[in-house]
Amino acid sequence: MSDLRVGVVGVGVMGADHAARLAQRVVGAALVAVSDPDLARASAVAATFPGVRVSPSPLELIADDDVDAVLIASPGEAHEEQVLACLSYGKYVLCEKPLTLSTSSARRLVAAERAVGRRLLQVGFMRRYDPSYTRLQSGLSSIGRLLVLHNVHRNMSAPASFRSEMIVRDSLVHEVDVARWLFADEIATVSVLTPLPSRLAPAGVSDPLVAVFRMAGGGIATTEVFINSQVGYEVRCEAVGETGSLFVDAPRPLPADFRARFASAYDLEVQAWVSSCVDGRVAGPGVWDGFAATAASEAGVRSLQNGGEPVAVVTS
Ligand code: ISE
Repeated sequence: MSDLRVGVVGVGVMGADHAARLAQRVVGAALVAVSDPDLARASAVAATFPGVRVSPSPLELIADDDVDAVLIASPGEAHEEQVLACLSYGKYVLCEKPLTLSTSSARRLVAAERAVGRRLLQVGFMRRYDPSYTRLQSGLSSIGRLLVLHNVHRNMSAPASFRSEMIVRDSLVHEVDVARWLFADEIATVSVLTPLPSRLAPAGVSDPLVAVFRMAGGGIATTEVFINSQVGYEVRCEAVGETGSLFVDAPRPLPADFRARFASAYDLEVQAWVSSCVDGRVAGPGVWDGFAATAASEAGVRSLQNGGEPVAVVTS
């Protein structure tokens, strides 16, 4: 059977990492094309791997008859147009999180995939593939009903362009998905509180943030997100049940960033996606997960703006 021919849209930090994964480690896939608004960056990535073309634009890459499936790693605001193009060509697409930046945009993607009539889209919530998280998830049945999640999400530092709203949409969104996945429940309300800001964070950025998700079934997830922690990449999760608790710890020494911490999660995610495209049965987190996460992020941004009041997540 011939390899799934994959094109990568956006080859910044994450896209370049995925390009290398597809070219070197994923079985059953061939990296055939890349695109990026920064042509020099696209050319540099293409030149690293034999036989990879640079497409002049994302839409030309998506339309290319020699591309079977597309991995989108462009900024969130570009996702809607690019995902819609993939759906219109009937091409499989793995879209990095966040799926989109607004609920209305995510809703259009839900409708577009429904019109296609079969699953083509997977959203890049890679925590669901991380071995320590999957171990915790499969152990949940041993601790009775899940009551509380405590999450910590720290990055060493972020550029000054990474504003408070982005902390919610780009970083906290991972914990939104983790909470929905582990509780197997929807988030009903989101509160985003602003503790004393670090004096090492860029001016005007509320860092750290503390978020509280109340699940529809009554569970609660708390998350501290601190993207200028100065120390390293530190993601932890404790699940508290009626008869015990389970823990995902951060490896020590702390890695510098998410590529090192979640390398195997990304490998497993992209491998599973490629294999499922080859089988014609996409099974990973889908358009509804992306939509629900965007709706929770939207509520989180509103809460951030209104002093931390709980804001209802609107998914209807
Ligand atoms: C980044 O986009 C990620 O997805 C990382 O996992 C997260 O830790 C980081 O804060 C985001 O900017």
